[in-house]
This record gives sequence, structure tokens and C-alpha cells, in this order.
Amino acid sequence: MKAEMMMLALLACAGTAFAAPREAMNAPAALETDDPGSTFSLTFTGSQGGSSYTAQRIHLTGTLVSNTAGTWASDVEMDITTPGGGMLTVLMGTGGTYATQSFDLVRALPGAPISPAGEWQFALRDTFQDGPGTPDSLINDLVVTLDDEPQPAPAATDLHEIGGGDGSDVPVLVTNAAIDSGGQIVWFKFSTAADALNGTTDYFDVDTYNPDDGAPAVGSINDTMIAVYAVDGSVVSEDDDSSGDYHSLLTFGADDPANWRPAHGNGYGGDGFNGDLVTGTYYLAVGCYAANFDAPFIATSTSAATGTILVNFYTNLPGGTTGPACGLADVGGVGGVAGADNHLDNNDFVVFIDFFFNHNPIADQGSTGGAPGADGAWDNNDFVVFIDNFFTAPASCR
Ligand SMILES: [Ca+2]
Ligand SMILES: [Ca+2]
Ligand SMILES: [Ca+2]
Ligand SMILES: [Ca+2]
Repeated sequence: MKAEMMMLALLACAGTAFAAPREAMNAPAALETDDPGSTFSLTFTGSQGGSSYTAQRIHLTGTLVSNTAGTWASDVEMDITTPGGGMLTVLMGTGGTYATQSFDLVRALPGAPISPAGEWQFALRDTFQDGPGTPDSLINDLVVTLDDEPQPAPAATDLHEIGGGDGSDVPVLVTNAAIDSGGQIVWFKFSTAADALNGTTDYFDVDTYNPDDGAPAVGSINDTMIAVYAVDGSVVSEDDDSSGDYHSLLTFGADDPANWRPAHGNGYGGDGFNGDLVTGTYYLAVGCYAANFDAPFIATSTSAATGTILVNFYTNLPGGTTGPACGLADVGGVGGVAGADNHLDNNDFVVFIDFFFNHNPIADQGSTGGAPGADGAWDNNDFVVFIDNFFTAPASCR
């Protein structure tokens, strides 16, 4: 009995410790990226060591070689079609002109987990033709590996569902990204209950504009960069300076000029420029210039700036705005620092009062009659709603 228990424990450990990688295959050498781009197929067995597995991710390693003067590494894309017909496009290189560039890429598979057994199709292309008649780039030593590990999501503050706006230029949710050390990226998780599509009147916008940020400066805490990621770790959209004074804006859905949202500062307004955001769960990465956003969930920044970035969500989508787990009163953490810490105590009062007197939108929680929701005025109603939010949050928060 004891031995059996131990064996079960060992098997349980093995199941975790030996997840991924499962199968690896070499692609043909000297793959061309255009004129025409190379296509090839690889057949995976879908089993390893005699037992079948389900695939979650694909790894691509190899070397990109420039073959025509002026071509960019970021011109090279590869379409991957799984045996079940799932499709995925991978950007193989980064940056402009180059000589060689090695790559080590990981992507979540569409519809993962999937059965990997069968023929996989691969098609390379170069999205900008620099040398007609000559392949712009070559790919050498391409190895394709499948694993059975789900793509881990970043540690993120969960804002839950965001919706229920009335179409006015008042954010339905305002939160803070506290950048405590240079190069830090702050992650939020959120969900939507409906689609925000181009060609409709429904929109979902997020910006980092803060009128109190003072003189704009490149590379300062005001010079934000943001990206929305899908749950599979792919980048939906990213932005640097579309809002005012180097702040960032991502804008989905309603794109008819009649339905544009107001600009903030000297930036662009919400105009649906980033396309569609379908119903679902997403991650928002917030950092400072210069940031780089890659799949899967790889976000980095070379900025040395520290401070607090305001994050404003605007939407007329249905549903409700839940905010962090402890609700909208969770505005401060230990020591009176700004930002939710999933706990409600005196620090939230300290930070709320600071925000209130600085006319920070986070303190604009109430409107006339003590109704929840911002109204662009900082008065007694905001205290009423903040205190309500504080005492109606789950008891476990206090
Ligand atoms: Ca090219
Ligand atoms: Ca910026
Ligand atoms: Ca708190
Ligand atoms: Ca108010």
C-alpha cells in the first residue's frame, strides 16, 4: 500500500516535471521568404514514448539570413496550419535591415490543446518585396517543437468585467499602474461582455492620459506605452503616443466619424483605429517608452522612469464594471502608496484623500445624489460613494 502511494506520488510529479517538450522536427534548409516563399510540411506522430499527448504550444528556433540589401527582418512571416485546420501567423524577425538574426519563438496553438498527429503546413513570405527575382531572406536550421504546456499568463491585477458606460466622456474605470522600478511592466486582466466592432456604434477605448502629468517629456513616466494581449499571449494591439503628450491610446469598435470619442489633450480621440475587440478576456500591459511587446506575454521596457501611470477605460459596451477584487475603494496599499493591493484599510483613505484634492479621476467615484459613477466634479458625493464602496466590498477585504 505504502509503495503504491509512493508510486502514485512519483507519477503525479512526473506528470508535472516532464511536461514539454514533446516532439521536435527539422524543417528543410535554406527556406526562401519570397519569389515565391517556401512552403513545406511536417508530419508529427502525436505520441511520445508510446503515449499520445495533446499540444499546447509551438516553438520555432533557427536563423534568419538577409539575402537582399535593404530587406527588413520584420518583413518575414510564416503561416502555420495545424492538422485540424487551425491557422496561426508568426512574425519571424524583429527590426529593420540586418545580416543574420537568430530566433527562439514560442506561440500558443490556435484552439489549444489540440491533437498534433498529422500533417502541418508551413508557408513563408516576405511582406515587402526588396529584391524582385531574388529571395529577400532565407531561414536556416529551422526546428519546430511541440509542447503540452499551456502558455502561462502574467501576474496581473484583475479588473474583472468592464462595461456599462453611458457613452459620455467619463471613464467607466480608472486605475493606476504603479511603476516602482525602471523597466517595470504592470499587467491588468479584464473582460468584456460584448463585441466592440468597426462599423458599429459600440466601442472600447483605453488611454493613459492624465491632465495633471505636467510638461510632457520623452522617456519620462508620462511617456507611456501600452498593449492589449489575448489570452493565448498574442498581441492584439499596441500604442505609444496616440493620446495627448506622449500618453497612449488603444481604441476599438465604432469608427464612423459621427461616433468618434473626444480627444484628450493634443492626442487623437477614440476612432476605432485598432479594429475589433471581440467579447472575451484580455490582458493590458502598461510601461514606459521604450517598451517592446511580443508574444507570448513578453513585454519589456528600457525606461528608467518610475512613478504612477493613470489608466482610463472608456466604453459603451453592456455589462458592468467590477474593478479589482476588493472593488473601487481599493486605491492604496501599505505606506499610502497608490494602487490596489486587494486589501481595504487606512491606506485606502489616505490615497483617496490625496487623489481627491489633486482631482485625480480615481477619486471621482460619485455624482449628484451620491450615485455611483464619475461626473467630473470632486465633491461630497465622491466621499459618500467611496465609503459605500469601502464597506460593501467583501468582508474578507477588510
Ligand atoms: Ca523584404
Ligand atoms: Ca508614449
Ligand atoms: Ca488597499
Ligand atoms: Ca464626482
